[in-house]
Amino acid sequence: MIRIATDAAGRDRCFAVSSRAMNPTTNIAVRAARKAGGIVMRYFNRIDTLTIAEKQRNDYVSEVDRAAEAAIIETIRRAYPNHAILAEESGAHAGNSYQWIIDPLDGTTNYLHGLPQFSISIALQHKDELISAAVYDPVRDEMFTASRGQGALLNDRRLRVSEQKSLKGALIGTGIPFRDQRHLDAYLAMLKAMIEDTAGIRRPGSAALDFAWVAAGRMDGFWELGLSAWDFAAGALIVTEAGGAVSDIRGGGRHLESGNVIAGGIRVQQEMVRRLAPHLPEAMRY
Ligand code: 2AM
Ligand code: CA
Repeated sequence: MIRIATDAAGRDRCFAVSSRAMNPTTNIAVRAARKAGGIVMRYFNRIDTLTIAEKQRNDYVSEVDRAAEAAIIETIRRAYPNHAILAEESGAHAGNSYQWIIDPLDGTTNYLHGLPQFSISIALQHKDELISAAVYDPVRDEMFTASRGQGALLNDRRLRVSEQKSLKGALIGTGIPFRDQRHLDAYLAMLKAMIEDTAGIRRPGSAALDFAWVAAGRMDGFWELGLSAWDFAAGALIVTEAGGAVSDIRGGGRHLESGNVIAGGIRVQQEMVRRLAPHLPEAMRY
C-alpha cells in the first residue's frame, strides 16, 4: 500500500507502508470497543450521578457497564447475528460455534472511584481457540488488538513482550483477591515469593489492561487467581500473539476454565509457574 504524506520541507512524498489489513472479526471488535469507550468516557466526568448496584460483595455494576455492553452487543449482532455471546452483565446468549466474550468495563471499582485505569475487553472464540481480540483503554486512547496467527498491535504498532530473561529485575503485575478470601493465605504466599524474586509488584486493577501491558512489554509478567473468562480472554490472545505465554498456575492450558492464570514473556512465565505452583491450594487444582 502507498501512503502520501508531506515531508518536513512541505513536499508530497510517497511512502510504502506494510499492508496490515485487519481480520474482519477483529475489526468488529475494535468498532464495538470504540463505541463502548465513548460511552464510558462520557460518564467518567460525572460518576457521582451514576446509579450503582452491588452484585455481590465488592462487585459493582453501574448503568455505564450496562449501556456499554448493549452498544457492544448491538455492533456484534449487526455484523454476526448467528454468533453466540458471553457478556459480564447480561450473561450467555445462544448462537453457533463462534462466541464473543465481552467485558464492557473492566476495572469498574477504579472507574467508580475516578481512578483512570480501566478498559473494554472483547474476544472472539471459535470452539476452543481464541481468534480475535481487542482491549481498549479509552483514557489513553490505546487500542490493543490481536488476530490469531497475525500478531498483536497497539494502535498500528506491532507489539512484542519484554526481553526479560529471569525474575531478577522483572516488574510483575497481579490482582489481589477482593471477593472470595478463602485462598488469601495461598495468594499471600505467592505474593511473598514474587516480592523476594523480582524488581517489584504492581496492582493496576483492570486485568484486561494488565495483559495488554504485558504484551506491550510494560510489565514482564502477571498472575491472578479467580478471574472470569471475560476479564482476560482478549488479553490472553494479545499476549500470545505478542510472543508471550499464558497458562494456568501449573503451566497447563486450563486457565480460561479455572480463572487462575500466569502470563508473561516465555522465560519469565516459566519461572513464575515454577515459583507459584507450589503455593496453589489443592482445591484450585490448576
Ligand atoms: P471488573 O471491574 O470487570 O469486575 C482485577 O482483580 C479484576 O477483578 C478486574 O479485571 C475486575 O473486573 C475484577 N474485579 C471485580 N471486582 C473487583 C474489586 N472490588 N476490586 C478489584 N477488582 C475487581
Ligand atoms: Ca472484568
